[in-house]
Amino acid sequence: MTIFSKIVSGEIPCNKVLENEDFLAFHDINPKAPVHILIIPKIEYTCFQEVDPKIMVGLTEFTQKVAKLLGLDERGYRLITNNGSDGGQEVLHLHFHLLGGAKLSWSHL
Ligand code: D5M
Repeated sequence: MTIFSKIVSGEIPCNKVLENEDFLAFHDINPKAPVHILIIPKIEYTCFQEVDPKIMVGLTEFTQKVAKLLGLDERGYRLITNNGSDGGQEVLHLHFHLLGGAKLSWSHL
């Protein structure tokens, strides 16, 4: 079980932004931008390469909602998923980084 599944189950606390039946958004513990949110499916898919594409519609709608809730929808934001070892993925539970609140450069990666 990954640390993110423990967050989903409530075993480990998080700074929650939004939740529905299928997805959870919470603040990254080590923010790389003024706003840095992690968006995860509650089901533990290892990475983007392994995800059931059918959940991506719901995940897209959920992500748009989170961006709007945080006032990022007008100024813009960056959405990233690190996939596997070369991608720099550390937590093996699919997650999208939603970064914003400043004009971002590539150095934010
Ligand atoms: O990113 C994994 C991200 O997960 C990294 O930015 C830190 C964050 N993280 C790790 N543990 C926690 C907890 N407990 N709360 C919030 N954020 C956390 P990756 O794409 O796998 O490199």
